[in-house]
Amino acid sequence: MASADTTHQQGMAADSQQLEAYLGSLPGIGVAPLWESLADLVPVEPRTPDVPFVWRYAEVRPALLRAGELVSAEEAERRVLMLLNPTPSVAERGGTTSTLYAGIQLVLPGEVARAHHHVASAFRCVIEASDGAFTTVDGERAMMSPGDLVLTSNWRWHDHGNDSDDPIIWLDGLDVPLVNFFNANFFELYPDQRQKITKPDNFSTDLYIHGRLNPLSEPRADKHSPVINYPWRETERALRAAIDAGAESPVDGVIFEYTNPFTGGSVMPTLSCFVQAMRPGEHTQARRRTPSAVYHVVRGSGSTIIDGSEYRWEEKDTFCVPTWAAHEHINGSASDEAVLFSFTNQAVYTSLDLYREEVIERQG
Ligand code: 1HN
Repeated sequence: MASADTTHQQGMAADSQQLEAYLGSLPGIGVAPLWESLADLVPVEPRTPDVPFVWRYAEVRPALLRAGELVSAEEAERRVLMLLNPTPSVAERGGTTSTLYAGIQLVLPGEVARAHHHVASAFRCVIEASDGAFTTVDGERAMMSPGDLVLTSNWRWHDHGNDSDDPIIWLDGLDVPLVNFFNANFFELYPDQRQKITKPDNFSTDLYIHGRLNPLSEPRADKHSPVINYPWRETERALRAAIDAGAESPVDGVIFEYTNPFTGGSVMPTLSCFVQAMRPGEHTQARRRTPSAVYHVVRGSGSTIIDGSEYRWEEKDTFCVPTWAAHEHINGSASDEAVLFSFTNQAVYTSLDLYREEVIERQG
């Protein structure tokens, strides 16, 4: 007679065989057991496939100029090198992070990047430009200078031109991975290469220049900022005033969000844009937050410690910080300020009640 113990083991074997057969039958009816996936579906803390990375301008710029020799703007539609996250599943979707797209675009003298529009919203943060480079958005030419932030929101017609003698190069930021996640993208070409110009150059920049005086001639724009170009000269003036006033936060140094003048909220519903300045030698407090971020170094050099590893950056480099990664910035110069432009989907996270942040212990 078998002992109680053996009987028990036989019972287990029979059970596990039955369970295996049962599990094997489930895909055939289009179901799966939640109990095997629950911990992945509802992690204790946010998880992400994104990894930190620094795209070095000293490497990207020559590669982009080479593209200028090999591919015309006409052939390319947009001559851009995408800044892809090293994680293949993210890169496959054009992701710099899971929810953000960034690229570096080149328009050579005399070229036109023809007019089109799409549901995905975009901005340009200008890296190199001489007088005569511009983007036209819904009938307004926005002349572009280094440091300018130029918006091409959801479904606005936009084409780029360069009547200067030098290449124009900028950082593109888009919400493409997010819009495509929602399967909500549409695209359409304008009937001509260039759209019709219907407004004076820099119309919206001039109209909203005060920042607290809104023109009553214009319709209230709640979702997308009506301002096309946020010029660097004004940004720099604001940064300087805040630095002089001592308006610093221990986490970000002096920081501003670019806003929609009608709402005071983000410039676009899907993209939030920021600019910050750090004093010489400043080492910020560490933080983690749910939205991932892409940073672009407008000025200076230094490093960012991300989840315990230090990532060095130089002027004009671009780097990403994944969701919920601890990060703190260090201005590596003892004499010069460092200025970082950055963008996130913060407005999306906030509106969906998904935004969380924590200020934490420094790692370095
Ligand atoms: C786009 O339309 C532009 O208009 C730049 O300059 C980058 C990346 C993905 C999809 C559309 C542009 C883009 C893009």
